[in-house]
Amino acid sequence: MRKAERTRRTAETVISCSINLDGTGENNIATSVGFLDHMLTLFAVHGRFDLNVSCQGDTWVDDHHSVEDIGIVLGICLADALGDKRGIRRYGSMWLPMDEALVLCALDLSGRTSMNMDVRFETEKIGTFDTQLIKEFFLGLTRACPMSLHFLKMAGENSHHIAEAMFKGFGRALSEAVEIDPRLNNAVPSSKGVLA
Ligand SMILES: [Mn+2]
Repeated sequence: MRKAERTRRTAETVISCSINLDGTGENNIATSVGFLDHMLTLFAVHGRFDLNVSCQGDTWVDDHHSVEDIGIVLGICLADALGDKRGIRRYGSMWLPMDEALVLCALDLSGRTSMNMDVRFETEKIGTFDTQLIKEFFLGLTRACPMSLHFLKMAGENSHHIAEAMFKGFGRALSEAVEIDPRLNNAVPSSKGVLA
């Protein structure tokens, strides 16, 4: 089983996270940011990752520090669980429809950070959640687990649906990328011999 866990404490947040890449989607998420709980649950269920996340953050300021730092700690756990990336497919992508919304998520576990989010939200807020924080979450994650991550919105009006399409699509694309390819025979999937 490819697993990792980490607790990270700063003056702004205390976060514990554990992930099993070879899970079934079991999850226990309590971040104090309700909309992010919903998104992380979708990520775990549709990616078939076992995921536990808890966060005590300075949400009296706003949700920014909590959301960004959860992205960082999840990224740390992903990188740790992946190790030297032997035998994995490396690439993954998903066109994820969610009602009227349609979002492409494509990623390469390249070891180099690149984040391109061509997604426009029609509202600044989803309930009390600031839609700008979705980019902060994925920036934190891709800095901690270096990958090329692209989101492209093809359709969508409802901000809740667009965000769901992103997190479900990320779960599905990542699940594909971390899958073991038996034909690789445990080799690193790079002509350079390393993915770092
Ligand atoms: Mn929903």
